[in-house]
Order: sequence, then structure tokens, then C-alpha cells
Amino acid sequence: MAKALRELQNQLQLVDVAIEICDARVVASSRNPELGRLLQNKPRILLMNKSDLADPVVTDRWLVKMRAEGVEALAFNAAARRGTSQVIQAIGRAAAPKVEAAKRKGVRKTVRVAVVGVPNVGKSTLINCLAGAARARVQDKPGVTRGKQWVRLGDFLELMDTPGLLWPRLEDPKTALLLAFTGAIRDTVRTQEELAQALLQDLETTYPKTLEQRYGLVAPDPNPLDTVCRKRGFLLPGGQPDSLRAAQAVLDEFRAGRLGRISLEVPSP
Ligand SMILES: Nc1nc2c(ncn2[C@@H]2O[C@H](COP(=O)(O)OP(=O)(O)OP(=O)(O)O)[C@@H](O)[C@H]2O)c(=O)[nH]1
Ligand SMILES: [Mg+2]
Repeated sequence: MAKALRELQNQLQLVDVAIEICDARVVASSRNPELGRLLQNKPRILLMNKSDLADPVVTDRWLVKMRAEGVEALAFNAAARRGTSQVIQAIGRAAAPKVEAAKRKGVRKTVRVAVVGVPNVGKSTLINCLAGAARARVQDKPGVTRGKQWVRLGDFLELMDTPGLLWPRLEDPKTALLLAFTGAIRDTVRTQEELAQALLQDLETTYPKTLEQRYGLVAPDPNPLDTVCRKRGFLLPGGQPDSLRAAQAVLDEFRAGRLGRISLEVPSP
């Protein structure tokens, strides 16, 4: 990972603007604190992607907080392939000083933009969305983009797709848990059942109605996965609850947004 950081640092020297993508459902946990140091004073746009899956009220609160901190932030849905003009305009604003300086020298500058962020947040999807075509490989699992890739957009804009960058060590267990819920990292410590159980426990306090409607789950439930099994009829041949199947269903349905629009992190007041 130290090598990946060094590589990214070198690549960032080639660009005028960085788009940092995070996941709107877990804004704080999906921002790599190392990036701030790597980007230094490079103009940066924070794109809260997958906003179609996040709670819109919470996303608005994040936007207010970020903008109050002077961060150029946008909520985005790269999968919808709409609203690209707001991103292009933000790039234009961020690159304006350099473009103007070049203009004064009689040069029309090509703006180079790096798209950076933790795995699976939609970096390649954003590039395809801006390019209007499938130029970068996209898949719903972390670690899809392996090396940097330049994509040219018109005559004066180039975007660089980069591999998802994780922390050298994920020290905060809560952060690791939230990133495992969204699928940004593969949880190698917990079983699927433990992960789903933890997600359900989290949602019991924040989105109890959703759990009741979808899984008939009323908090506090001492064994929420059994409740999901009963509701869905997930039973093993001997009649025992098939909790692995229930766990996978819960995780898949949360990640696909089938539980509704859910944010797992809210800005601190
Ligand atoms: N619902 C929703 N899904 C999205 C959005 N953006 C990307 N996705 C999905 O998220 C998954 C990951 O997208 P990628 O573009 O491959 O993510 P990445 O950041 O390039 O991932 P790595 O290259 O592995 O680091 C894919 O299944 C995309 O279709 C979005 O705004 N909303
Ligand atoms: Mg990618």
C-alpha cells in the first residue's frame, strides 16, 4: 500500500485538479485521510457519489458542512449518467487560475484531472459517465481498476482513472465495518452472518421502520437474522434457519438500495 501511495503521489503531480470521490452513505469513512496530504494545495472537488442510495436529508447536511469548511462538494449519481455538466463546471472553476495563466501566454491549456478515492466508490463509472461511453472498466467489487488510465474528453480535458486507494491500516474498527457494509472492502475478519448482524443492529436504531417493513423485524431483536429467515422462508432441510442465506440477502439488498435510501454516517453537529 505504501507503493500504491507513492505511485499516486507521482501521478498527482501530472494533474491540475483532483476529484475525490466518496460514498454519500458513509461520507467520513470513505474519505482516505492520506489523500489530503498527497493532494496538498491541488484544487480539489469532493464528489459524494451513490447519492441515489443515500438519505437525501443527510446528504444535504453533509453538503452544508463541507461547503462551510470551504470544500467544493457535490452530490452525484454516476450510475444515472445525468448531471455531468455540474461536474464539468466544477472542474472549470477549479482549473480556472491555471487556464487563465496559460491564456495570458497565448496557450490554450489542456486540463488534467485525476479521479481518486477508496475502492468501489464509482471512480471508473464517473469517468464513463463524463465520457458518455464505457471507456473504463466497472464492476461491483473492490479492486477493479488496477493501474492508471487516461481518458480524453474533447480537446482540452483529460481524466485519469486510478485504482482505489485504501489506508495503510484501517485502524478504526467502525470505519472498517462501514466500508465492509457498502462493499468498499472485503471483510476478511467477520463472517457474512456477523457482518449482516452488525448492519441490522446499526439500522435498528437509525432506520427501524425500514427493517420492520422489509423483514418484519422489531427492535430490539436478539437474533435478527433468524427473523429474516422466518420472514423469507429461508430454511435448511432440517427446518433450521439458513442464516447465511439471510445474511447475504440483507447485505445484497442494502448495497443495491433495496432497503431504501440509507446513510450510515451523519455529520457531527
Ligand atoms: N447506485 C449507484 N451505483 C453506482 C454509482 N456509481 C457507481 N456505481 C456502481 O458501483 C460499482 C463500482 O463502480 P466502479 O466505477 O467500478 O468503482 P471504482 O471506484 O472505479 O472501483 P475500483 O476501480 O475497484 O476502485 C459498480 O457496480 C457501479 O455500477 C452511483 O452513483 N449509484
Ligand atoms: Mg475503477
